[in-house]
Amino acid sequence: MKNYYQKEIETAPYEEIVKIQNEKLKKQVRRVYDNVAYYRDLMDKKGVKPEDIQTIDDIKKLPFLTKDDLREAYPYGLLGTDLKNCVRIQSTSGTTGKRVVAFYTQHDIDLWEECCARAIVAAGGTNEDVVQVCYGYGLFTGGPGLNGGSHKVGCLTLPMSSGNTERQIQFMMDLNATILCCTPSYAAYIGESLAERGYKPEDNKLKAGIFGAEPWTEEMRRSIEKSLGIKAYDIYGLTETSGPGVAFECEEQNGMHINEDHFYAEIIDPNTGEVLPEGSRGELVFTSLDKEGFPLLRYRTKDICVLTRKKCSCGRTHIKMSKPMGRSDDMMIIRGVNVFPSQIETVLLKEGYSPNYQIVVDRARNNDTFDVYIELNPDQVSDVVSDIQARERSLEAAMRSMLGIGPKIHLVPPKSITRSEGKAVRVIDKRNLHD
Ligand code: DLL
Repeated sequence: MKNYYQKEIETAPYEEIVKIQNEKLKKQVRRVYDNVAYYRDLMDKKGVKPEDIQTIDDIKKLPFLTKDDLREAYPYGLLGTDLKNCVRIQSTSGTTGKRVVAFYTQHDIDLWEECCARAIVAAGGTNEDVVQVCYGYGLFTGGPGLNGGSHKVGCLTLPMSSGNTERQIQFMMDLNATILCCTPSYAAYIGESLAERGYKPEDNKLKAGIFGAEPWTEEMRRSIEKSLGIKAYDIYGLTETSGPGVAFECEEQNGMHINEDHFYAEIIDPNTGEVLPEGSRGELVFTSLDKEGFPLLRYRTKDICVLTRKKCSCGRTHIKMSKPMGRSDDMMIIRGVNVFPSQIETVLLKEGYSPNYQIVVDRARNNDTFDVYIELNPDQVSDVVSDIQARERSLEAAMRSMLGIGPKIHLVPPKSITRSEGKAVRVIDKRNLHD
């Protein structure tokens, strides 16, 4: 039996979805033009009037918004309704640059929580489940979003927030948590901590995990699934559009369905802004079709991914996005070579190392230095220096073959890299190439 939270819309035929998008977009553009002077100016400059937008295809005529616009309009310049209609703010976790403040009406919160509820049900959640939410609560959207979604499904919700791993484990075991929600790096850490305390994967009652907010690889998924004895589902979102639940994985574990009755997705060439056909790799752009408080049109996420509308065995019809393959702005260029942290992680896991690593990039005498610190697994520790050196050489060769550039590898003792309770700090770039 397949489960959906809102079956009718989640499995609606494509034509039905387009009809909804056409109607919502027309209304939304009118609302934004009338209420948001900042965007009205951008439309006027481009010579576009609300009447020019009749169908979803007309979206191409609208101007883009970027994080720079959000900074410029901070804090109220992109508000889509009277402040008195708003009930909450959330703010970015500061992945890049200055904070962004997003406003929500009660309607916005309801639709956001419904999106998270869809994700929980897609991961097998019902009102019999115990959902342990260890995303951060507060300004970060992870905790509040999944918390609200869990309530909507009727699950018993453990609002743990991040950190205090000892307490996480105690509640998980004593209250029989069945679904874990946190960042993949924290899930890996919890798995590690359980093993250290002598628990086997079958000792916990977890069946699924809903992990997102940072890039993670297939290899990392398998390793988390093994250590916790669960099925691990990806979830995507960003503060600017609401938070987690913009897109979520189903049982196929092969791309995330975008809730496209609320968020219209486009892929563009990040250099030219040209809209690319389905299946192309490019920058993801989102339009909120019915948000009231912070109704962003054509917001450039900087996330690089691919969209596909191939039929999905889960029965959901909404378009799928691939895992973000990096960001058009976090890609490092080291000695002229493009490097994504996820490539390094892929090599580490393939070669049997832990996903606990840190990349340090610096510049000495106009030359980039590129160091990767990697924790040894306990069974890899050795007193024989030449053994460790041989491992470092072999890892360097594997990295060179993946990246086209060889970092200096430093194998460090287990547990020596600071653990994250939220988003892992993977890259320390000391070159100050930006801002
Ligand atoms: O990270 C919202 C979220 C919370 C998503 C909990 C999933 C779970 P921000 O802090 O605004 O919002 O960061 C958004 O994080 O543009 C991506 O670059 C990255 N990101 C989010 N989810 C994923 C994911 C939350 N599943 C930025 N895989 C986005 C890779 C992700 N990157």
